[in-house]
Amino acid sequence: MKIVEAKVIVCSPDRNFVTLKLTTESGLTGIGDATLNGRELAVASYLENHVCPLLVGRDAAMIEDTWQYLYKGSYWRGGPVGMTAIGAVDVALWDIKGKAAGMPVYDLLGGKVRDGALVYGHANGEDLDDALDWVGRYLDDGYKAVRVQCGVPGLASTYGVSSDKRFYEPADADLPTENVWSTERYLTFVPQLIAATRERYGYDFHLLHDVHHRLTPIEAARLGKSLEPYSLFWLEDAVPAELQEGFRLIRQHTTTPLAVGEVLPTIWDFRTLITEQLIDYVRTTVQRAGGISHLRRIAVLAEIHHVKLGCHGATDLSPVTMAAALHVDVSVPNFGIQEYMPHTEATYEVFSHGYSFRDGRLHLDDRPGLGVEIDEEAAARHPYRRAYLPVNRLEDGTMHSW
Ligand code: CS2
Ligand code: MG
Repeated sequence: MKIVEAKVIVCSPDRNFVTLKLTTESGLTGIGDATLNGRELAVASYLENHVCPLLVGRDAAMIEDTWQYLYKGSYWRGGPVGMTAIGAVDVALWDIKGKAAGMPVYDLLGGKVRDGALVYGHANGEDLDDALDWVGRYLDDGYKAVRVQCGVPGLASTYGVSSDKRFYEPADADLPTENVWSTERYLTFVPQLIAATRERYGYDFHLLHDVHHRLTPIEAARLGKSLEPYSLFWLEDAVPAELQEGFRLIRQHTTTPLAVGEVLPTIWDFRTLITEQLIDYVRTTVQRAGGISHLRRIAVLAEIHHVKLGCHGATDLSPVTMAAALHVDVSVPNFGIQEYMPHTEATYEVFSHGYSFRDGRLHLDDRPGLGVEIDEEAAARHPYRRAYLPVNRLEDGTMHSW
């Protein structure tokens, strides 16, 4: 199963995606997602210049050895660019192995332990009424879990609140837009938002909220405590997670479940969070965290510490990542929930896929491999367009998280 070609495909069907495609001498192909939102070409270059030359001639069957070779062999370990590149290779190799075996990847991972993956949808609104209406639409569509985000009164714009409600694309400009942030206004408003959501729709569905890394630990502790009566499924990214120990303080003060890690690429970034049981859900995903092989390692460490998986699934992760994450979701014992934002039609034209939404869950069909293919001709019709995530400043101009 020698790899004879390793190709990087950059396209922008309504948003940018970087895809690695590997071909074996027998003509089997495998794909992996290497999209790093706002820094796409760094990974494309890392792959093209530094990884693809190492892949041609290697045995595609050797998934673990290739992972170790790329991780240990680079000398410069970890980091989002390197781990995203390794993730793309790893996922493409699992795809090939599945096709070679004639099995879906979840069967190679031990088989399904559940029928589908519970997902949460994104309700967001400019103001309270708008946000509540969107929660209602998701519940009407059959979602059993909804994340609610809302514009904060007194602030002109807020990250996570988009004009396009169904697709939500935060990388919205070819130079970063600037939002203005006030922790005081946010902390006053969010308990009202969550209380009003429960008041209107009750407690018979899971309710989630994303803080987008904007608080300090004591502020997050206060927020978590004030939200306890409303039974959140999780409070996400309450603080920037570079300082894992910061979560000790939050944990001492609140029983609101905590999720973190969509930006964290390795098991080492989660070590304290998981082993000290400081969080309840790991938010990274295959694409960010070195592929299926490494995410499964994180999941095993999490499992023995009562922590569950709640993979990132925003639209900057391509359908390749969504499928790969679902193969993990349905086969690990400690699955919690999967984030799900549907892609646009243009994206689905480029990436045909074998998963579908039904009854609040995503279901994989039984195609061999990942069940996703890239149409290169369609991809070529959508060239790369530079797009940045916004930045966030305090009212006095100081740069703030996101
Ligand atoms: C968000 C994402 O989905 C989420 O939870 O935090 O929108 C995230 O900001 C983007 O994926 C960044 O690329
Ligand atoms: Mg998030």
